[in-house]
Amino acid sequence: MEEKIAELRDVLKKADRVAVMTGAGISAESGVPTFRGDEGLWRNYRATDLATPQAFARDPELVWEFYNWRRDLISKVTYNPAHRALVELERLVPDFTLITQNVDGLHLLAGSQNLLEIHGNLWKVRCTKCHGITLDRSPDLGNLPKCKSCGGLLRPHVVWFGESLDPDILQQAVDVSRNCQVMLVIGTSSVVQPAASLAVEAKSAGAVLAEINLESTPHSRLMDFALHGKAGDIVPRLVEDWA
Ligand code: BV8
Ligand code: ZN
Repeated sequence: MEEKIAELRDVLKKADRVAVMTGAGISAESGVPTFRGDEGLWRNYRATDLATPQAFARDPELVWEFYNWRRDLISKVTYNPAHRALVELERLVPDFTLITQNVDGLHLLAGSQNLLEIHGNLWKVRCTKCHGITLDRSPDLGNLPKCKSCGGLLRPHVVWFGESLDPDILQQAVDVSRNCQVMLVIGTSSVVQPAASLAVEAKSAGAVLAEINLESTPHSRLMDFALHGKAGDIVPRLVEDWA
């Protein structure tokens, strides 16, 4: 593994344009439950059952209980060495973009600047009536929170299953994936679309691909580097002694 990490570090040092795609696995060591695995459960519900417009229409209180539970949990954790290492990598690489599927806001907290939150952000709420978006870091927004300006029901400003991603943000992510020379794919099961297809875009544009993940994924075969282990162990070693 060590020589693979050194080899990938050298590739990164030579690159001008680097893209990174992260998923729930990069926040796992911060204590944020991932989606697969049995920690992805809440009261025996799967996130995929609750993170949908249908679930919100059917039982908005239950969905808000789920999101308040996540807000409360994530308000108690912080970024980990893998998040910090990506902030360092952003400083070291001329043209760096971080694309994240995570809605936990930990990349922002860690200091990442050029960040595309393609599935939204748990700390933002959107009014279902006037569509106003506000950032609100209070852990628990209470039952059926209402918009301060129009009284409409608020929802989490995240992309639910069955909802389209913001077209502008997605286009930016596609452009970055097509232009990068290296893409790191960190802590994602590479199952959710269209996020997972960004690595394919990068590959077909000739980028070097590296997967950093606990286990292999459907995209492992695409990878030039498949580094299996904890993000908190591997990612910091990629930015060590660049001098
Ligand atoms: C859309 C915000 C339609 C919400 C999220 C059948 C086939 C293909 C696609 C579909 C299908 N049926 C439905 C679809 C479409 C669907 C989809 O992809 N479903 C999946 C389940 C098959 N996609 C959508 O619905 C998307 N929208 O397609 O719109 C459309 C199209 C046109 C026009 C109109 C409409 C919207 C998808 C976005 C959903 N929102 N999040 C919220 O979070 O509350 S997705 C959510 O789950 C996350 O954001 C993330 O993207 C995803 C979880 O994936 P991961 O991040 O990869 O996490 P996971 O737990 O799976 O994996 C963690 C990995 O880390 C593991 O591999 C593990 O080994 C590793 N790991 C763990 N610990 C560590 C580690 N690695 C390193 N270190 C560690 N310490
Ligand atoms: Zn409103």
